[in-house]
Amino acid sequence: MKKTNSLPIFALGAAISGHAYAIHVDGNINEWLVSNTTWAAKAGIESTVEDWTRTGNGYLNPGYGGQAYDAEALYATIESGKLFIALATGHNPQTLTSGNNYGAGDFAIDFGKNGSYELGINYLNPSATQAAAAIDRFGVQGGVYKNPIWALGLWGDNGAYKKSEHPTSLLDGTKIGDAFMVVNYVGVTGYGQYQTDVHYFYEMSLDLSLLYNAGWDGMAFNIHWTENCANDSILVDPPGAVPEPGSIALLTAGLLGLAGMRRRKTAR
Ligand SMILES: [Ca+2]
Ligand SMILES: [Ca+2]
Ligand SMILES: [Ca+2]
Ligand SMILES: [Ca+2]
Repeated sequence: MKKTNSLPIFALGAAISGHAYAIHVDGNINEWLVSNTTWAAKAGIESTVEDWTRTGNGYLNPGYGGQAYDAEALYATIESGKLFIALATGHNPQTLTSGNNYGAGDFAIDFGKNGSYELGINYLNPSATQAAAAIDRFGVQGGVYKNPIWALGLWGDNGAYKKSEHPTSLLDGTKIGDAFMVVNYVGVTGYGQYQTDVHYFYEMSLDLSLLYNAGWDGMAFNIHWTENCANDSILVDPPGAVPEPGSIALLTAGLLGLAGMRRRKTAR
């Protein structure tokens, strides 16, 4: 893992926030992973783990590809007004969409968990120059988009070819802000059920205000990730998707304070 790169980023994040979050967005998952064999996370971090068991002919559900396309574990937590997301995958983030290769998709959020994805967090492949497929070139790294237009993968939930039920990459949308995203581009071993397999990590955080901007009202939501083929997709449902009582109390106190000032002004 690129420890030399991650340390200054963490130091900067700590200096800005002055708050030690459970997930440090630094491309290193060791601070919050409880077991690097089962992918279990610390309490309060919701997880979905789908480590490919190496059985069958590389079948991942709904498509194929084995470890190179394994969407293994997706994590989410909400803390101090921010949504944190982390992904562990066998898919190399610098893969470009070409021929039988498919690049990494973006992170899609479905408010209400009803199959419509209202918010996208963009991953931009650093290898995607003008010559790359347009699907790998959209937007900026970590850009947060509402009104998203999604490219759809090759597979549906029932395994039918070209059923296109999975949002893969953003093709268009209205940019409303930025997530802080760090990707570990150097594959590492020593994780998962098969410790010699290579894994890559994505970590990010974004303000909940961006979710509200895109139409969220505190309802439950899913986070989805897959490759541009949608050979393996993964969903996680974050815990505590409601504003924290502390922040509501502060907001209420602030509003009451304003109302009080206004009354005094009127009385004068
Ligand atoms: Ca981390
Ligand atoms: Ca795996
Ligand atoms: Ca929805
Ligand atoms: Ca993208």
